Amino acid sequence: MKTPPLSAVTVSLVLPALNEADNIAATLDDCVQTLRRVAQDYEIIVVDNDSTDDTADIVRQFQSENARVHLIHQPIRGYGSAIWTGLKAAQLEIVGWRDSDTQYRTADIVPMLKALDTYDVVVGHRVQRRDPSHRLLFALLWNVLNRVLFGFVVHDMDCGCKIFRREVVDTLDIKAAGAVFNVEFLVQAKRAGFRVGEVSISHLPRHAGENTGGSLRVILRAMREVLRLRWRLLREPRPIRNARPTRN
Ligand SMILES: Nc1nc2c(ncn2[C@@H]2O[C@H](COP(=O)(O)OP(=O)(O)O)[C@@H](O)[C@H]2O)c(=O)[nH]1
Ligand SMILES: [Mg+2]
Repeated sequence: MKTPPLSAVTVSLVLPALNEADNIAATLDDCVQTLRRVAQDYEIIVVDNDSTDDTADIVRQFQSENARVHLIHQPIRGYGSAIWTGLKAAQLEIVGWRDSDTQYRTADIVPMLKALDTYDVVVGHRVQRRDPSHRLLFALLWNVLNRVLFGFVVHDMDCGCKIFRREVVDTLDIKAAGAVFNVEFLVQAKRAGFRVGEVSISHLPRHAGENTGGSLRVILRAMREVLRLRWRLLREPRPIRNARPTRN
């Protein structure tokens, strides 16, 4: 299926946000600037899980000035649970997410949108990942483990910037509520027969707020969950592709 010319695409972008009061305004500005320029229509769905700082208030302020910005409160904690809730609420044709900590540039989704001519799911590839060295080491081991368990899907499964056709969301039923969401999403997309590809993007150091993905607790839980995922997929049938009529 050919993607319409860029000026005719409509894009729903989900932003998971937990205690990002120092980053969310800059992220929203960055998203609005790019999406206004490249998409015929867009919506931005911020999904918050009880942030204890001003994240939600800042988003509400944006919402009052731009009707295309939405805020969803997801009581079930977790990166995956937040993203999946946002993706399910998305209304437009091209759907995706990007982290809201200013480690990404929304402009990088422009080549990713172009790549949707060839792929159904496009994942960013942080060629020069700007995270602390212990995270880079863990990422290396994590990627090896996932390749052993699931085979090669893309170089950077955990990249916090992905876009895809809405058929992908309508087809999949992702259960991982935490960090393993990235792996389950891509592995299930591949099992369903979607073409998964990657595009190199830039990555920036986190300047404010806290990384949640580097703690030992998160890492150990991710290991346990990914082994459970492998076991579950041995018994679970492949997802059947489910193309719904377009909604816009
Ligand atoms: N809503 C929500 N967002 C989350 C949660 N955990 C992480 N995030 C957001 O997901 C994005 C990635 O998290 P981050 O801590 O930067 O992960 P890292 O870059 O892998 O260290 C950021 O925008 C966070 O605010 C969560 O439990 N709920
Ligand atoms: Mg981050």
